[in-house]
Amino acid sequence: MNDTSAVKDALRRQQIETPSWAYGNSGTRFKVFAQPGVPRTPREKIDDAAQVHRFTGVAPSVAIHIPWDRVDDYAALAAHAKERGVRIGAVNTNVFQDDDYMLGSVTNPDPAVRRKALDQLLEAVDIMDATGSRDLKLWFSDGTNYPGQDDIRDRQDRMAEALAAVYERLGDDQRFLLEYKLFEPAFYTTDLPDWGTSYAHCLKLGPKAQVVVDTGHHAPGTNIEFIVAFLLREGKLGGFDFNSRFYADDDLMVGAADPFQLFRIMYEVVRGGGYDAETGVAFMLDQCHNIEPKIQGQIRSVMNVQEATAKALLVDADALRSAQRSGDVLEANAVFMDAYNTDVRPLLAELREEMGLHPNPVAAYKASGYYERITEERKDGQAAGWGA
Ligand code: PSV
Ligand code: MN
Ligand code: MN
Repeated sequence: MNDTSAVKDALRRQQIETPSWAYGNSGTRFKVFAQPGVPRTPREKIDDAAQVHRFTGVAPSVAIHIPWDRVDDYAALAAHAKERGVRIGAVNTNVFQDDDYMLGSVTNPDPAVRRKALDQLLEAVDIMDATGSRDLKLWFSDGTNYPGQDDIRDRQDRMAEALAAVYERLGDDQRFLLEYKLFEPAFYTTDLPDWGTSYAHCLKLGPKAQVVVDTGHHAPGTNIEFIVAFLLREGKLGGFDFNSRFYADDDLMVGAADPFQLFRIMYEVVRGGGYDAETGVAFMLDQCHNIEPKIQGQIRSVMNVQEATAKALLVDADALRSAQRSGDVLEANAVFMDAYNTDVRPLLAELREEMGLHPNPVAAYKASGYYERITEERKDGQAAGWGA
């Protein structure tokens, strides 16, 4: 796409979902550095997410994580989001923090523990019914630490059984997004370690089961854009958990470690026809801001996704195709790199002004006084944290 107005139109339509857990305190197993003004309740997390949308204009939904965002009345939580100008997006399940899950959740050797985990997943679908959410995001920490610890094949059977039960429970307009991760917290085997395993389970179940690519969940050097291209081609790419990593599942800000990789991923999304919301490819962030301010970190991350997207949209598809067809390796690469090397910040600033926004969302947020206000208002009470 070379026409700037078409690029701007596409960027105006983009929707990036922020995660409720990014607004709470987080850290490593060594230390959580508490920050002032952090939300104490799911409602306050939504209030903060609404600020990200207010200044970027492209972050209209917030993902929730159960039980971290447990409330009595989910319809009321959805109404609160609506009042703030956002909506509740994906419901994330958490079957990894109970003592019962030490040897796994849905793949645990004990049928009673498996039942408990499945009930939690089914409850998440009840929550989706109340919030009007389309997507259930499933991530399992299940795996083993030692060779011989449990039967790898039996664990696949148990996984398949649980996924089938959840699939059955989904409504017509609902789907689940199945996440995979190479390792952690299990260090020897993980029951869903890679896209191929997730894909195989999803393929068996049907169209309401899709794969979600968390960009931090691969071995170093993995060509993530190839996975994206393949899954899109098969109609199985449900969306992304965006973040960046230098080493493992670092959960740093998307586009911080490797903006070129993010561009290559977004190019495959655009190329594969997965860009528009109707295609069902969800752009979600899954990050933690351990040492940087959280709302600002989310705003910066949304902008990073926008920049990579703008560059991907700027690739001259005709020139690229013709260079590819004629086998002109260097010209094809040059067309690609031209788009990547374009400074899209002026275009995005212009777009924001056209959308009635400040051209610099971070500066506008800082000048708004919101941070000072929440720091004052949220002095008392227990701040929400990763896991609370
Ligand atoms: C697991 O590492 C994961 O990526 C899953 O998406 C969880 O829901 C999320 O992180 C928790 O931060
Ligand atoms: Mn994730
Ligand atoms: Mn992760």
